[in-house]
Formats: sequence, structure tokens, C-alpha cells
Amino acid sequence: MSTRATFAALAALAAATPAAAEELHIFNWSDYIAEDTIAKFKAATGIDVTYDVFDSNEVLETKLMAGASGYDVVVPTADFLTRQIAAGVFQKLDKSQLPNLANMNPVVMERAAAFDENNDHAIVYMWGTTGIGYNVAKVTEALGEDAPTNSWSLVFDPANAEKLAGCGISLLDAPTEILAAAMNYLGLDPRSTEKADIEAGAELLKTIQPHVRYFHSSQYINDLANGDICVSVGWSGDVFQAQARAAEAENGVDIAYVIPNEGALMWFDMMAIPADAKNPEAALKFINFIMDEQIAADITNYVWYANANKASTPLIDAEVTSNPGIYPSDEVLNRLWTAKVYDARTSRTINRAWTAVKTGR
Ligand code: N2P
Repeated sequence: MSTRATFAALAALAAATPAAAEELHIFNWSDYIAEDTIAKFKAATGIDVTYDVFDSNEVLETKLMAGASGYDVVVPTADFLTRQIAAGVFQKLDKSQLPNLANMNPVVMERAAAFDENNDHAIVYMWGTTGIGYNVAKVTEALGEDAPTNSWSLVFDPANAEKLAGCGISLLDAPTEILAAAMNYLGLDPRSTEKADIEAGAELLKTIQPHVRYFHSSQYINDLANGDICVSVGWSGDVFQAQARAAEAENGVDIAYVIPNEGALMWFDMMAIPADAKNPEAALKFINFIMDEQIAADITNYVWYANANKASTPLIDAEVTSNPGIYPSDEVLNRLWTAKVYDARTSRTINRAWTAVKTGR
């Protein structure tokens, strides 16, 4: 063989080597995985992982809708997933590559199937609620022993918000979730797509906007833990992570999470593979790995969000499974609503209303 032919043969061999198979790009929510999950996946498969984080469905959606996101695994919330499936953003899961599907809780997967028929495109990663995290001492100080900590009025009543402004209120920068909570507080259907209802929710939020320190969807974990803010409309597990960080710091900050009496949003975050993923085989391996009962339990034990993995339940710490903010009672479950999938027109209404809320105009 001539030297040139040898080179050609080597080049052909190199091209045939599945270099891409060794790399996986994941885009997940911040503060949403155990410390060792990615390292364990690398150790088990030899696949290199680039792990990026976001804290907003809108940010993820913009990337996905633009195409060529560069990600192999992403985690939209179920209502966003539905719209993205319709736009052709995702590929169907090859379930023959997902033997750990047998570990999943059929009841939760069936609920998720309302957003993804037959669970064709996604698995439930974690689920939780959007409620209120608060600093017990500071709220009592600002509002007295009778502070309505079981009600959305804690933040949505401007008289309360004004008194809490000094110790600091934060709201998630999650337009669909906060507007729905405001509509629910007003006695309107939180799933309503009526422009008038959405605008009524926005008007309510504008009355408290001057008392809100910031709209942000991840900063509040540390700020609650450090005592820099005292009330956050936030996600269940994130508030519990704040609680744990405060306990670890032994700083005397006591954080509680409440699902208000009026009800709250129950959401499902879904793991899916973009249609244009460069490495769908590795993505399937990762999704199957996530459904391993020990891995799923490790994540839940760390992030304090409930998973949908039935086989993992005996491996979850009792302080997590017995926490009613993570695994709500049937009575509380009955007060939770799931998100409406908005069409493009309603999304525009929501986004316009949200800009008005944030700017206070
Ligand atoms: C993790 C937040 C995930 C919940 N920080 C949002 N659906």
C-alpha cells in the first residue's frame, strides 16, 4: 500500500469512528440535578457531557424554535413541550432503548400524556408546584403572628406586599405561572385564555409591582437562604434547597414553603431530544440512565423535587417523601391545577401583559 493510500485508509477510519458518540450536550434547569449525576453517567458510559443550565421556559423555547440549539437533551415544562412538539422541535423517543421506562410511575406518566400523547416524545424528569417560600421570622415581624402565610394574599394583597417590601419580595420571571396564580387569586380560572382575565391578573400584579424587589427565577434560592429577601413566589424544591442551605450555614434563617389554600400550579418538567440533536443515541442512554431508580432517587434527595420514578420511592429519604410540600396529600392535590397549553395568540397576550407588569406600566 502506498503511503498516500495508507493515509486515505486512516482518514476513512477516523471518519467512521463515532467521535460524536462520545459527546452529549444537555440543557437543564439550574439547581436541578445531584452533584454526582453527570460524573456517574460519564463513568458508566465514557460519554463526555457538556451541561448547561437555564431558568426560563421562554429562553429554552426561543432557542428550540430557532433550531440548531446544539443540545441533545432538553427539559421544557409540559405545556411548553406540547407547543414545541407541534412545531416539530422534538423526535420521538425510541422506547426500545429505554428499558428503565418500566421504573416509571404509570399514574404520573399518564398525566404527562395529556401534554404528549402516548408519552411519545418525553419522560417526566421531575414535578413540583409553584407556591410561596418565606422567611418565618421576618414575615412575622412585618405582618404579625396572624400573617396570612397560607394564602396568596400574603403577596398579592398590596397592603401586605407594601409591608414586606422592606425585607424583600421576589417573583419568578415566569409569565404564564405568575399570571395564572394572580387570576386564581382573583377567583378567575387560572387556565383561562380570555384576554380580559389575563389583563385582570396583570392589573393585580401591577398593584404589587412597586413592592417587588426583583423578578428572577434562580437568584432567590441564595437570597432566601441568606435572609436577603423574605418572600418568594417560587418553585417548591428551590425553596427547600434554600431551607437546606440556611440550615447548613447555621445562620438562623428559617425558610418555609407553602402551597396556598386557594390552590397552585402543579407542573411537570419533561426530558426530550430535539429533532436535530447531533447525538440521539447518547441522549437515549442519558434518559435511560436518569430513569435508573438509584439515580432518580439521588436526584430527588438532592433537589427536593418529586420524580415520577416509582421504583425509586423506597430509596428516597423519609424527610423528602414525608414532606407535604413535595409529596402533597390528596386533599392538597385536589387544589392544584395543571397548565393550559396556550396558542400563539394567547402567548402574545401573556407576554405583553407580563412586560407591563414588570415595568409597572
Ligand atoms: C429548578 C427549577 C425547575 C422548576 N431550579 C421549573 N419548572
